[in-house]
This record gives sequence, structure tokens and C-alpha cells, in this order.
Amino acid sequence: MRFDVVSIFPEYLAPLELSLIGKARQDGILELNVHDLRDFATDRHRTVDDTPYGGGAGMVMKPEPWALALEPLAQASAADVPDPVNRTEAAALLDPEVRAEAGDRSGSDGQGSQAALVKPTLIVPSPAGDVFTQQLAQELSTEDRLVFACGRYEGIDERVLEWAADYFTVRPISLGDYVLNGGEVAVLAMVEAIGRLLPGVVGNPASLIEESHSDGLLEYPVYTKPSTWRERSIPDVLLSGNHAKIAQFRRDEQLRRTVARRPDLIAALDPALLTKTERATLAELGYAVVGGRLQRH
Ligand code: 6GU
Repeated sequence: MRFDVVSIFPEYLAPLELSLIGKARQDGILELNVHDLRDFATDRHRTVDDTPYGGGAGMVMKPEPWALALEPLAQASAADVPDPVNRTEAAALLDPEVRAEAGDRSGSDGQGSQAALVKPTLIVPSPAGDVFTQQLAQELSTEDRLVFACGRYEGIDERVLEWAADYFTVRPISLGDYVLNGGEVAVLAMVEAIGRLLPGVVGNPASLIEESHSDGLLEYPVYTKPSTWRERSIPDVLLSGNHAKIAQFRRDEQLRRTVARRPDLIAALDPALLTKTERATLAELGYAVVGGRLQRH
């Protein structure tokens, strides 16, 4: 999978050289290129911002440097296509007029030569975007290429996002309901969450299955040696060697924790996907199925 990040602070992305993501890059599982937006500025001061039309606080990112930075990243997806016939088709796709004539075949059946015509996704980190979730990370991890456009100041001139839609599937995405100074920290989080889902990035794939949010619940608590530490012992069942009981204990803990900390996740569960035992635990915790949904009673 290939990631491209455009930012005025390329150094901000340095942590992606470390740990599992850094290793995945060395192993060739993941390619990540960081591009300095200022390299695409059109004046000798390398200006990337200007005052907002209509007045107001702060500065807005100028459109032209963004277009110049993003254009080659849309083109690259055509050049990446190995088959020369498809390469021609893909290059044609990048020309909006050619695409209009062809009736915009992108996003069609995804088979054979059509696969070459998929636009790369352009992720625009923004507190005004769709919320980033484990499910979204999973969806994005199946793409060949992701481009991230890191805004700073009050944001990017809106026309850039309209223009970019001819070349990319544009997705404003938010980490949650709080405000960061720019998209870079959000990109660190998203690249890590997406990158670790790629085959071979996390050593033991089983650890991807039993973690928070992978099944809509929070993770169960974990313990290691010593079995008693500062007068605190671990739950007895974990020393029992009874694997069925241990699995039951862990599932109950997941449900207890999720009820206590994230009742919104309980409300979002599909009761039909729960076992009888799980529904019994939830009943003890005060939840019952009402009209196909779990509700407090
Ligand atoms: Cl993705 N960007 C910025 N600037 N602030 C945020 C965010 C993203 N998600 C939450 N706050």
C-alpha cells in the first residue's frame, strides 16, 4: 500500500519511521512519501497562505500550491498501472474531459482493465469530517493508495476540495470532537491505525482480532507476572487452565467495561449477533432487547 502526505511540516511525520510502521516501510509492505507543500509555492517567499475573503480571524491556505502538489499524486496512480493499455486508460481518466466523454466509468465493476480506473482516495483531516473509526480504518486499509492533505491555519481554500474531486475520492475525516492545530497529528494516528491492519505489519495477526473496537466492544483487562503484586492478585479464573471459563470471563469483562465506559457502543450492537450468554450478562448489567435494540431497563 502506498501513502503520500502533503504538509508544510514534513518533519512532523518523522515518527512514522519508528516501530512497526517504520519496519513495515523497510520491509516494503508499506510505502510512505512525505511532500513539502512549500516546494509547490509559486513565489520566492514560498507563501502558502493568505487572508480570508469576507474577513475573519487567521489565514487560509492558498489553492494553487495545493493543486501543484496534488496533481502529480493523481498522475502517479496511472503510472503505477503495469499494463500499458490500462496505463493509457488510467491516464485518460485523469483528464476530466476524457472522463466525461467516457461517461465516468470509475467506480464500476472493478474487474480487469476497470481496476486501473479507480481514483486514489484523498483524505483531508478536519474536525468537520466524518469520524475516524476502526471500521473506517478497515475500509481504507483495502485501498492501494491514500493521499493525505494536511491543512493548517483556518483550513484550505474550499475550491481545492471541489477541484480535487475530479482526480480523487475526497474524504474529510476527523479524529473526534476536539480541535488540533493541523492535520499532521491526525495523519500519524490514521496511518498507524490503517497501516497496522496490512498483512505482515503486526507480528501476530490474532492480536488484531481480540482488541478494542474490532467487534464493537472494548477490550478485556490483561495481567502478567507476578500473580500477586503489591497485595493485588489477578482473577482466579485466569490460573484455572479452563479455557472455556477464561473466554467466558473475558467476554463478560468486555461487556461490563463497555457498559460502564461506552454505553453508546452497547446501543449500537446488533442483538441478533449476541449469544444467549452475552444477552444474559447484559441483562444482569441492566440491558434488554426492546424493538431489536439494546436498551437500559
Ligand atoms: Cl483530523 N484535524 C484537525 N485539525 N483537528 C482535529 C481533527 C483533525 N480531528 C479532531 N480534531
